[in-house]
Amino acid sequence: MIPQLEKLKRECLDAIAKATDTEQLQEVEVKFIGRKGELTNILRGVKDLNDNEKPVIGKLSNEIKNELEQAIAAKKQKIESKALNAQLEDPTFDVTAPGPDRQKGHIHPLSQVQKEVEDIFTSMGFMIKDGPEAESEYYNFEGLNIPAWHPARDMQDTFFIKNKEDKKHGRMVLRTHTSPVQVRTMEEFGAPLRMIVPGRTFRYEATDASHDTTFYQVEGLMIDKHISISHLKGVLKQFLSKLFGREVKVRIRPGYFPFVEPGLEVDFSCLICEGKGCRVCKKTGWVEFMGAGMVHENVLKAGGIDPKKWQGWAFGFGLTRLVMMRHGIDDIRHNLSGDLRFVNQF
Ligand code: FA5
Repeated sequence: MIPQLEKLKRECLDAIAKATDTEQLQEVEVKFIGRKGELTNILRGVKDLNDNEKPVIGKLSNEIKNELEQAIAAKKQKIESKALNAQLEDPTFDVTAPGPDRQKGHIHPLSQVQKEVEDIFTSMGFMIKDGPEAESEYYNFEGLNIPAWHPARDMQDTFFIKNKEDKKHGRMVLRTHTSPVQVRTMEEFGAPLRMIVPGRTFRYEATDASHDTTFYQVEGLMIDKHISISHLKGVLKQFLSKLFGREVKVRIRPGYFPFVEPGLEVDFSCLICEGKGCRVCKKTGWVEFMGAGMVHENVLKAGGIDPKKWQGWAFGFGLTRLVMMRHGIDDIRHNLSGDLRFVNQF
């Protein structure tokens, strides 16, 4: 087999030397060392050799393969630089002309709107906080006044993570909302406090046009002295008007969340039909936007804040749904589909 390999090497080096352009060189590569090439065919026979021959032939064939690959790469470079030189010498070739157009990436619509939200809230003195996506049951539920027996746990279908249970913090879950960062931040900074938390949240949902298993929320929290719901309404009106570049009406209804008292649901006037009623606002003229309310005293206590001295409000809205409203996206599942036909529209 050794003479056969040496012959193949000579023939291939000869063909490389004769090749005058990259197409010819590629043909040589395919013929000799390609997947169905001559060298590969010879190598298939190695398994039938006896134990003494196998390592010798195996080593030699690898050496030849490396040598041929290097010779092809060197020739390719030579051909290409020759072509380039010829081009440069051509008097009609314009070296200052722009090169071929490169495809540029861009920021995903969710991240674009998140950045705008962050800018508006920082301009009002809110800090941006982050929290873990794999969260403890304690911060996701108990710290927010939702004990294990509480029926409100059923409101948020949860992905549990298989791990060792911690005595204080319980099992690990994929956070069902951004609210766990409330207690974490109170523990870290105490009062007064103004923060927002944009982040990814997860629910064990049957998906449809407006529900996904992975979506983005923005949490807001303001704790200070003499804080009331009118501050919440003012901050939200300011936020929405800046975001949409026109005045947006806000409507507040009673709602229930164990971590606020009183609890609220906040809607804004539908910007698609200007409040007249359409498919997006389900003919009501209002779009459900967020849960909110005055922070429950048990939550303040869990965060180490004295409810007799401080009050505050909190809200949590769906960033993904806000992006849908902004761009008229009719199915939430497009957002994280990774489909370039979708993202390249923004
Ligand atoms: C909450 O998650 C509360 N943590 C909000 C809150 C914070 C209330 C602070 C009080 C104080 P809710 O489950 O309603 O609430 O979700 C809030 C928003 O997240 C919804 O209005 C909606 O916009 C969005 N959302 C909820 N589930 C989904 C889903 N499966 N897909 C997309 N968006 C969702």
